[in-house]
Amino acid sequence: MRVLLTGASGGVARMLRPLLAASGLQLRLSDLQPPDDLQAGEDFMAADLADAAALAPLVRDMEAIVHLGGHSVEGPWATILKANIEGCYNLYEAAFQAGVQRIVFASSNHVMGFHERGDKVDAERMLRPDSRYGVSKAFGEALGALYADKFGLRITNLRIGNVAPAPVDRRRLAIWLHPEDLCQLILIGLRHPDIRYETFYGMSDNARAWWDNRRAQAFGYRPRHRSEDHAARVLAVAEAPDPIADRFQGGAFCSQEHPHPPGVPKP
Ligand code: 15L
Repeated sequence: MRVLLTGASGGVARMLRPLLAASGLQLRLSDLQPPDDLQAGEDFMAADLADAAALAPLVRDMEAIVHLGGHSVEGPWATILKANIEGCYNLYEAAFQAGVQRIVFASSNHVMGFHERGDKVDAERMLRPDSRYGVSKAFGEALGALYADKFGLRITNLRIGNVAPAPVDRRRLAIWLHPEDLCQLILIGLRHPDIRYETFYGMSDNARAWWDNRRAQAFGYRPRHRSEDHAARVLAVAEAPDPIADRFQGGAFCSQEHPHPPGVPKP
């Protein structure tokens, strides 16, 4: 399968590229700049997704897109608008025009960040973005629904937690996603015959999870990595309390710019 990988120079793509290539996908990589570890034989094409006119050659002959590109944390509105909203729209429209059949979209846990940590949420629950970044990912999910329902693309949104070789703190014990498990989710989005429009949580086998991922399991997802195997190490490290970040799933994305100062609970 010929697959375009956007955001190919980012940290997640660095972990993912060898795994996707080993799965037999023929990858075209794209980003503003080439990855600094670009290997001989890797097909790279520079493109700015905010530049709609540049995208036709990028998506030509592609059967699918894995869309990791964009701004990956909170940022000023102008940045989010260009990279995550205009960029996503331009890419989906170019994909439709070129006859691309499937898109796997790197959405984020931050579309749900203001759900409380004690609450277990599935993909049907109301969106509660915790940032302009989270709102832009909600836009990407909604855009995917439009291109699936009206134009027949097969779309998979992955609400990714935190991709890393191991969970780095207490919050990440609940939301951690090993790169191999992310690769498994992407392959379901690219290959499963029953995908029309789906939203899965991008997490490994996490005993402390706040998310109900039965929908992904119904499509065959069987995460191979368990965050609990890392819990003793993570819990041994003291963490500074933050009453807002500690209450909500989105963590520091919730307390950033929050008008209630530390120690004052939200009314
Ligand atoms: C995300 O969506 C970010 O892209 C990533 O950098 C992490 O901050 C992650 O969420 C997280 O919630 O830990």
